Amino acid sequence: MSDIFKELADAVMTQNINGTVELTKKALAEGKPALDIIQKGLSEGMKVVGEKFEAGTLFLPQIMMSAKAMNSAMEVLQPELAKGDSNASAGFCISFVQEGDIHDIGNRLVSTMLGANGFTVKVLGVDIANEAVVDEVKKSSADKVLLVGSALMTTSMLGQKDLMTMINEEGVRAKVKCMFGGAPVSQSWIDEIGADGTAENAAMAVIVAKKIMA
Ligand code: HCB
Repeated sequence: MSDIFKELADAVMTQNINGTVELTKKALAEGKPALDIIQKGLSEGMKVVGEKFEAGTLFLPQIMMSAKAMNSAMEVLQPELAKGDSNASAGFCISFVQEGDIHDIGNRLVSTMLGANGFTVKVLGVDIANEAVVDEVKKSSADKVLLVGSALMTTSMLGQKDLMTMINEEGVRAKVKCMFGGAPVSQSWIDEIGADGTAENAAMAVIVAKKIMA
């Protein structure tokens, strides 16, 4: 890993909010692509934070500070990320974090990347009930709607299965494509619930979204 990426990961891990922002600016000034800064730097730090939390060596207040560091860096990166192929019309998406779940860092990143790559994205936010998602689908005049759902907890992930059931019962399955993601979501889960795709990160999410909406 290049030194700047390691420094970025360390800054997130050590909850150094100002340091994370300064290093992000420095990495951009050095010509590092925004996506590399996120995936090779910030997200690597976040991964370790998650592992330490699970191991009981980091606690919630520290995770919150790491999340703040990552979000502050994302604000710096936002204008760069938004410089995509936004003239193309790739389709309409509804983006949301499943009910009971407030983890929004990954969902925001995926939404930004989709927006930068030609999708029109309606962001519903966090802790969104399935009924609200289905209502949005019904309200939309688009022929095809991409659902971009995130769940970071094994508990909230179960809501994705309920959403698939509701979409079928409400008769809107033919109108939607469903791409779900988040740390616990796997391809076998997607197959089990009858969704259309998943992606490990925001860059892959754009590729998968374009493929399933083609
Ligand atoms: Co939180 N938390 N947390 N947390 N948290 C996790 C998710 C655990 C896995 C940590 C652990 O135990 N190892 C765990 C869940 C365990 C489980 O269910 N198996 C957990 C827990 C338990 C909790 C609380 C319950 C803790 C408590 O209160 N006791 C609580 C839950 C609150 C709630 O939601 N009701 C909680 C709170 C928090 C915060 C608030 C401190 C903070 C969130 C801040 C925020 O998001 N605004 C937080 C964080 C930061 C984490 C970890 C450390 C990092 C998550 C993150 O932002 N990753 C996480 C550990 C982990 O995930 N391993 C931990 C970085 C982003 C960039 O990755 O995976 O979200 P991502 O997104 C990727 C990828 O998945 C994909 O692309 C994204 C970009 O590359 N993707 C999609 C995402 N969505 C997609 C949708 C698509 O369609 C396609 C691709």
